[in-house]
Amino acid sequence: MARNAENPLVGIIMGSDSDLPHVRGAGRSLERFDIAHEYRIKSAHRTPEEMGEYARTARRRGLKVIIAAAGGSAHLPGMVASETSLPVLGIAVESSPDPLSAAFGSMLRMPSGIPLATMGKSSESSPAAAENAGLEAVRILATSDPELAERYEAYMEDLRTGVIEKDNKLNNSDVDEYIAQMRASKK
Ligand code: RP5
Repeated sequence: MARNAENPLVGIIMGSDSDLPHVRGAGRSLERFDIAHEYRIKSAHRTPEEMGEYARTARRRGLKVIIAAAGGSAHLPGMVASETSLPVLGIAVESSPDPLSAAFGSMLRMPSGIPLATMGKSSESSPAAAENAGLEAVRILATSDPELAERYEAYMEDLRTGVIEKDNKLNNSDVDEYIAQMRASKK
């Protein structure tokens, strides 16, 4: 069971609990590396004071990275980036009813001087952007933690060997059988 840690290094914040399933992947990546983290709901529009307070006190509380997700009118990641000097990683929540995804667009148009690393769009069924936000936070933490860097490199090596094994198998298989087996293993 994933619970908020006591001394989190990474804060995962979102505008609404309706964003939570779509950002859960960020926490999964952090769990993989045993990084203490917290999930918090801080809305730029509904709780602007709490959002500002969270961002302003984040460094003092020991946070090193903030992952911020928003879907609708997505001011949260950008506003948080303007209230803290910590690195902020933005995720646009794909499930937003906004077909033009203003959330994603607004993250790409930050004014000069206020950087916001933008990971992309994430949803519960396509969580790559959220998972990568978690991994990017691990990479940032690993710049000052050689042991973590070593574990991260081992993870990358696992990815590499996994692909090589698949390539060998595919190279020795009937392609339709390979696809059928692939689908069966996902069920
Ligand atoms: C955004 O509005 C939130 O981040 C969420 O993606 C969206 C809708 O929020 P709810 O109406 O579901 O609370 O600010």
